[in-house]
Amino acid sequence: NSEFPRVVEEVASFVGHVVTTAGWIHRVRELGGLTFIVLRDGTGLLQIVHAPADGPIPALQPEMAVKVTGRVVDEPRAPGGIELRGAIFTVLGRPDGLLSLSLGAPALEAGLDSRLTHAALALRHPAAQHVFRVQARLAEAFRQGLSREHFIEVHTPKIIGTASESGANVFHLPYFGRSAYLAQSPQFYKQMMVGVFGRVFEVGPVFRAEPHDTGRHLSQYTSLDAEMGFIDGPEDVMAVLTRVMGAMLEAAQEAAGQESPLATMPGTIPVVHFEEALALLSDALGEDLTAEPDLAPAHERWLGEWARSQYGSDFLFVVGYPMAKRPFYTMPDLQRPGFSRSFDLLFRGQEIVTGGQRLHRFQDYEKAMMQRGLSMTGLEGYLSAFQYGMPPHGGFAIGLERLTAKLLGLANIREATLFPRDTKRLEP
Ligand code: AMO
Repeated sequence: NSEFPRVVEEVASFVGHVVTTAGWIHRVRELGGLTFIVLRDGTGLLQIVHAPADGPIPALQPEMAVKVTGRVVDEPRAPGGIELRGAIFTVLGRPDGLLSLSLGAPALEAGLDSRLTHAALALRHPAAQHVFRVQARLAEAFRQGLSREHFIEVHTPKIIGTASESGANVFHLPYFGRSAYLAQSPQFYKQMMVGVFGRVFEVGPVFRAEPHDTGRHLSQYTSLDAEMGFIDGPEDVMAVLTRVMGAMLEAAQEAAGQESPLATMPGTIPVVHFEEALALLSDALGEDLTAEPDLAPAHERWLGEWARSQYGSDFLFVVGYPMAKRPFYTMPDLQRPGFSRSFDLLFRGQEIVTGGQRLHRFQDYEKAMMQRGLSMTGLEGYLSAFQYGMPPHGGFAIGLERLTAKLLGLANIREATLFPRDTKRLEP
């Protein structure tokens, strides 16, 4: 049979027919004279029952790649309600020796480190696949949601001449006799593209030379960026973010199945100003935090609990972060000196999004950079965008792996990353 195999998920729509499918042997067990084989591919699991009367089958062992042809029958006790009978197997690839991990159990019995080292095998486990299937839907819904709102997808350089966020956590690389950096964000380019398209988004890798070894930092992660022009204030950006995040959660829920509720999006996300957040924290923790320039992870966690008890919300916007802790492109809040028109979105007590309104007048950039002692050299191309009539604009960036981990309750961001890069890992 030379038919090109169907994926496992498609098989269920062929009850009564003979089909060819393919995948990996997930489990094999003998029961009452029958052989029960579970086949796995990127779309799901399929039970195959082999009876002695079906003729001989090759010796099957876990993780063999096989092609199989058989009749699809209804079987309520099997995963997906169907099974394959009278199957003929062709072995296409076999494991060389002992597997370093066993994938047949409902959960992988291996520590994170071992799973990451043996990623090519460990990621085959249905529970691991599940994480990345949900993640794929999050990114897809981000793209669809923003496309619906007339944002254009752009692709901007990841090798750049000047650090885009702060100089501190940037990777340097030699570049034809010059020095270049790996992009910490598409910040400059997405702003420049607002001057062209008005509304843009990008899904791409960004690089941070993060020296800390935490469960929420990677040296490379996927940034879901958006930027839009002609806004009245950061509220317009927050409204777009709220809508697209709602669509992303719906898509993730679909992928996860309705029986395991992930998170619900409140109609409106509660908002607290940074200054009020510090006042609340000072009260609650009994120490004076009112002069803090930023929120520590423990403070974010406390605010997450507070949003849950006060508003029944997993989400909380913290707005108005101090200018001192925001990059030079941030728009100050003239109503509240020292504070900015920027925000973070916390989800279950952790920052998953940063955004805000940006400066849009060239003179304001000159002034901001001078005040911060920053050189305009190397940024001429970016800054020129503000000399041709740039509208008030703003945007945000969602950390895809952080969101995935928080949504699925994974303790470490590395579990939401196929091949994490951190201070120690460069392989696989
Ligand atoms: P920021 O630097 O806050 O903002 O990053 C935005 C979001 O990216 C995620 N994130 C990370 N995820 C994994 N590992 C890391 N090391 C890491 N660092 C950040 C977080 C964070 O909220 N240009 C601005 C965005 C903007 O204003 O549009 C920026 O990059 O989820």
